[in-house]
Amino acid sequence: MSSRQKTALITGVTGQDGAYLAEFLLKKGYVVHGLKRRTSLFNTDRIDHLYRDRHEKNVNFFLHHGDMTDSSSLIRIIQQTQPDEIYNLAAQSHVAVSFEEPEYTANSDALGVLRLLEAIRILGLEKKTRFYQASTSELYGLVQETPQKETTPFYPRSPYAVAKLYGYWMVVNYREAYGMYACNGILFNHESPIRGETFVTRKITRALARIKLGLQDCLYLGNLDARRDWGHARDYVEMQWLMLQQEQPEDFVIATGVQYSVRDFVDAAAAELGITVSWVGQGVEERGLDAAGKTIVAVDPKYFRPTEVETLLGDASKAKEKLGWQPATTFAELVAEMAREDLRSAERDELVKQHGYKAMNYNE
Ligand code: NDP
Ligand code: GDR
Repeated sequence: MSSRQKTALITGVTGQDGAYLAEFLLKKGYVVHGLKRRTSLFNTDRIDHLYRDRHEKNVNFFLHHGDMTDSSSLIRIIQQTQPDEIYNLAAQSHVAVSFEEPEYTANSDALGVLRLLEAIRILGLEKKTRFYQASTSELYGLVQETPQKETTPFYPRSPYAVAKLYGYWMVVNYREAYGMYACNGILFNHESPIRGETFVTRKITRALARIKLGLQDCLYLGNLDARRDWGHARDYVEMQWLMLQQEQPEDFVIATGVQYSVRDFVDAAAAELGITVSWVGQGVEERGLDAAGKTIVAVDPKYFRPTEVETLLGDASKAKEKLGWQPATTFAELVAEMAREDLRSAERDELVKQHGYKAMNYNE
């Protein structure tokens, strides 16, 4: 890195990846600006440890109110911060929710990308500001080739994936049309202890930890056969930065190259927590029993998606070769870390309950 202190703007800084990336860039000596939307309660849990009062000395981390659906806020923040790098991580990122809120998902996840790219152009920053777009393995949807790599044709299967496809091509178009340094990271699923509670991995580790302590009876899931290539978010944000440090902007697949089913994830998390799960029945009747024969995992069709992505497996050879990147964390280490952290928070909830208070009980 040059001696001049670099400035980065992260949209989606309050999310899983935003938190890991902000920490990573601050350690690299960046000044980091984060775009945060207004919420009625604080939504900064994941970045509170990074935040310092702006009245202190040498503060390098700043938050700005803005929204991906509001061009004026995006233009204003980019003008004020003049970033060397923009990481566009903000999105309505839940695939199932995108079937319920398709128009909002398109507004934030598709048009939001266009708004940022146009803001860079309007402000004349095409040659200064490098742009990272959080693209996704969901673009492959109904897979046309296994494993999936940069050249695999896309076939999106949800309003989320269709919106992300628009963002993907806008990035390619602005790169070709205006010579902007803009890249797509086509990231396969990546998880962590700070993953949102309604994504399947975190839902599983959180529920099993609570079942172990008697705070919850049963974990209800959808498609147990879905297969994903799961990595650790901490490893994947390093790649987001690496992609913006190359001579030429290019798109990269980021994945582990190993695939497991949702059922495998349940088994691994249960084993980590010392719970035995025996599977009985088939289809919507399938259930997971504990050692005493009690049902602790069941299928609820409510969690089936109108169109499902059954299988994803990535080939990150290009990133390995050109960026020298490979994931540091194995599947077993990822599951263990998530299960351990969720057991700690379940233990806190148990204490709260013992003292007569009602613990949070939202299990979507
Ligand atoms: P999260 O859902 O954890 O975080 C999303 C972030 O976007 C949050 O900060 C959220 O704010 C913010 N956000 C949502 N809508 C808006 C809006 N309209 N305006 C401003 N901010 C908004 O996602 P992840 O960190 O897991 O993912 C980061 C990005 O990477 C997303 O774009 C996602 O689609 C993409 N992606 C993720 C993968 C994964 O496996 N994690 C894989 C491939 C791509 P708030 O905290 O207020 O909700
Ligand atoms: P995904 O992640 O849709 O791949 O998108 P999610 O964890 O939501 O689902 C993975 C698979 O598990 C199946 N599944 C369930 N999913 C949820 N959420 N809840 C359940 O109860 C359940 N039961 C089974 C799903 O059907 C699916 O097949 C994530 C997001 O982070 C996106 O933003 C990102 O682009 C992709 O990963 C790559």
